[in-house]
Amino acid sequence: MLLDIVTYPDPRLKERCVPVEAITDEIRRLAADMTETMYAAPGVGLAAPQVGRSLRLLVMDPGVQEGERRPRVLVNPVLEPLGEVIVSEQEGCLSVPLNYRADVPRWSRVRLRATDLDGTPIDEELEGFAAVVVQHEVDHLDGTLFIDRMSRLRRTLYDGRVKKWLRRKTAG
Ligand code: K2U
Ligand code: ZN
Repeated sequence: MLLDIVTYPDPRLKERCVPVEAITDEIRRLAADMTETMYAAPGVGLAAPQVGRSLRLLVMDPGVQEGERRPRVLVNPVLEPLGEVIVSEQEGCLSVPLNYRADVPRWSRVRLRATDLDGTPIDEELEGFAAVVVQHEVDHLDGTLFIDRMSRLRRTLYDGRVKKWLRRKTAG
């Protein structure tokens, strides 16, 4: 089923998520609902805190724009930076309102260790857009949004726009 996506400045997006202790049917159901919600957004990734669950669980499909769907579920992912710092241009986020986009520093390659839904260990290197997506999603598990990686000036300007938007929204 489709889940509601939590949006900034909701404090749940700033929490450090807790590890998944056991892969239960409830976790499998959540992963399925997150995957459906991601495709419907549409998106290339979705982390559990974005649907209000403070768990180290994410789904992603960086290649969705190339046609066939290949959704991945990552349980308790850990990233190790490899390569050099690159600029990920004009990142957006399903939880950051006003369709705001900004350039974000990311690692060009990362080593990913995680578990999949069957409990099978994952240990692989990612590069290119897949590396960017997994960094964006793992940031969510640590309570970090791409707007936290902008310059202070850009962030101040953005926060001003959000405050105005929220006032107008609550004013009805
Ligand atoms: O986590 C999210 O909010 C989904 C993000 C993931 C993302 C990863 C890398 C770079 C930008 C965003 C997106 O909003 S999904 C929307 C989207 C779709 C296609 C290409 C880029 C972004
Ligand atoms: Zn995001």
